[in-house]
Amino acid sequence: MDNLGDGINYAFFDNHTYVAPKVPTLLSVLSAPKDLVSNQAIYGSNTNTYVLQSGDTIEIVINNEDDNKHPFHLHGHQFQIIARSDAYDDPHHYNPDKADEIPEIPSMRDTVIVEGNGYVVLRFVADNPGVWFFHCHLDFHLEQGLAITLVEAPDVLQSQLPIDSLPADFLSSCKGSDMPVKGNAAGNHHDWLDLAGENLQPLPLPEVHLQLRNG
Ligand SMILES: [Cu+2]
Repeated sequence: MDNLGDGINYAFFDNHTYVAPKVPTLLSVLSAPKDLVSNQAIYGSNTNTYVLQSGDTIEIVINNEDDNKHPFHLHGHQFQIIARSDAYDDPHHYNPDKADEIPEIPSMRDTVIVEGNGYVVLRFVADNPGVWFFHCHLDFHLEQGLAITLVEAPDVLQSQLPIDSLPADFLSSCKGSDMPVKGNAAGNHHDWLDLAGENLQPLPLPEVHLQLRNG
């Protein structure tokens, strides 16, 4: 959590706070050219998107560098809880070499609390094509950008759900709210790798340098 200078506290995954794209990510998947649909870049630089390939085993490690605890919720899957720490005063990062922490029969959940300054490690198999949000379930933390997007098996999704098969009222509800229904995260469908104009987080204020002079 950090204040980027505009009075709002932002939350981050790997220094990126989630900012919604101009085109809903599902519609970017469905409208993308086949050779670019698995290219993470088209989904934008502030959507925290990870492209997962069908059948892969996915491990998510969250090291919480915040005093708050967060209930993380994943759409589209029930995950295994591989490791989960206590709360600490100082950040404790997960150590993957401590294999003895892995339970023989892990708990299955779709929500898990990561303790303040602690960690959780989750695993699931990418066997459910879709666009799935993974986010803190406290609404005000979600609002602050504590979310990532998992684009799972986008090639399979494209063939299972052709864009022409979407109901007309689905697309018209986007158009009714001035939301483009095709293109990359910036709404560009001519050059899919051109993200100019995409929605971005506010930049941190530049460092202040004080010059002190004598005399
Ligand atoms: Cu939270």
